[in-house]
Amino acid sequence: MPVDRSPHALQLAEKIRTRTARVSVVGLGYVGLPLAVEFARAGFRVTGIEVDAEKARRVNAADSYVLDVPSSALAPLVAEGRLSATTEYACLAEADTVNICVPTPLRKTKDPDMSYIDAACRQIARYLHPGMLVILESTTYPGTTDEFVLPMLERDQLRVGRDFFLCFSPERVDPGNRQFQTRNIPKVVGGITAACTELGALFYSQALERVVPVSSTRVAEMVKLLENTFRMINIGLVNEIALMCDRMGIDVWEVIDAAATKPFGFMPFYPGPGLGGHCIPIDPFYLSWKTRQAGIEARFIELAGYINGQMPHFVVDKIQNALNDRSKPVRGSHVHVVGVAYKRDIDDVRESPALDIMHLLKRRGARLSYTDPYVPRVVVDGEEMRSEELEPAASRADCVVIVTDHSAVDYRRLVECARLIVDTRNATRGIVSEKIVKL
Ligand code: SAJ
Repeated sequence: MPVDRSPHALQLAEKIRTRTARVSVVGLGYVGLPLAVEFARAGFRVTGIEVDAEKARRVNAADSYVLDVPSSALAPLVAEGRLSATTEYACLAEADTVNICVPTPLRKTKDPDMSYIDAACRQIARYLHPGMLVILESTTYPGTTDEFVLPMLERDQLRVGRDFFLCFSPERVDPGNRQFQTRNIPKVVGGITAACTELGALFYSQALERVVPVSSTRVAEMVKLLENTFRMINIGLVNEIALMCDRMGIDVWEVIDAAATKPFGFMPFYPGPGLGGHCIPIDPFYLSWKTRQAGIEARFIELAGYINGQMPHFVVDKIQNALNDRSKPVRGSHVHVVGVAYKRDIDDVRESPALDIMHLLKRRGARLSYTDPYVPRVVVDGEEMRSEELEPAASRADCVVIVTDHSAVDYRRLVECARLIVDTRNATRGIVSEKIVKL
């Protein structure tokens, strides 16, 4: 079907093609900053809008705080004036495009917290002018863009698809992934109208290797939720398989490695101490919240959420039983935790199961210490703890528990130093020792 292109659409398309469009990105975190860098590298002038003045200052000083963006990548862009940051939204008055890359956490009630998107859209609405392209990237429930964002923007004489353009494009950043980064991760984008989709796809194709246009914002919103719900449920499944194998005395790690030899129809997931991060434990509940409104119970999500949530308790019971087998109560025992980030080789502790495990151990009276080369300090139950040197601490501990299997740790040395090791990640694979108790 031919796309109805208004004069504003044609003018914006020309600005995008000639890379004279003024690009802005709201939220310079692990999603927004790499995105801003890619568009600046492509030749656009990019202004980041960041509520945290310290982050804005650091961007302007080419001093990166995002793992995947080295300061050396910022320096030339900032020096050439292609990339700058501000805490003020007023720059949107001259912007042609704005990407919204703000957090979408869950409230304690597991309801979506839309406050960050709401705050950003209120500001964008103040400066929205004809010819602007607005793209929401924050992970959210299907219907957010058309039901929540659009009414905030469509006012006065401004009509979507004619005067301004609105899309959803899921962020797919995988922090710490060396192989897939913003530039070479295929970018799905769907618009409120065909003209919106066309402009969104044209925009991303200037800076990213592959763009995947879809027919609507709801399809684009659902794509992301399918991706991460798929992951969360399969992790829940393999955690339940681990609980079964534990009860039946079967090595679940051996089972998975053997199953993974199947060249088709199988994808390995691995049991662990629980589900951390700001995507996988959270995104599926955006979907289940929305489906509940539609009268559909997302039972897989709820069940997987329950199982994943039980894993920290299972790990603490493992530790308790392992100490008990050595006639040591948890109360008063020194437990040293190795790895507190939510997954290997990153510094993020959001929703990390390590924090749950440490909380539970403290409640049972254990004396805690930890080592994490990426996380110098962490707060557990209001108490600040600092990462300690591994070998001395492991040698002193009654039990060492490997919660996150950072590559930098020498697990063979760790086994030599420790009296007892509970390994929740199979980090000691290939090492035979009576000291090791596996998930
Ligand atoms: N986990 C397991 N077993 C597994 C895989 C993960 O217990 O087999 C745990 C991890 O330890 C972690 C949590 O689940 O605590 C989430 O791990 P993750 O590997 O899914 O990492 P995330 O949260 O950084 O997920 C991101 C997501 N990226 C985006 O949403 C853009 C996800 O879609 C990616 O698939 C994932 O990275 C990835 O593949 O690394």
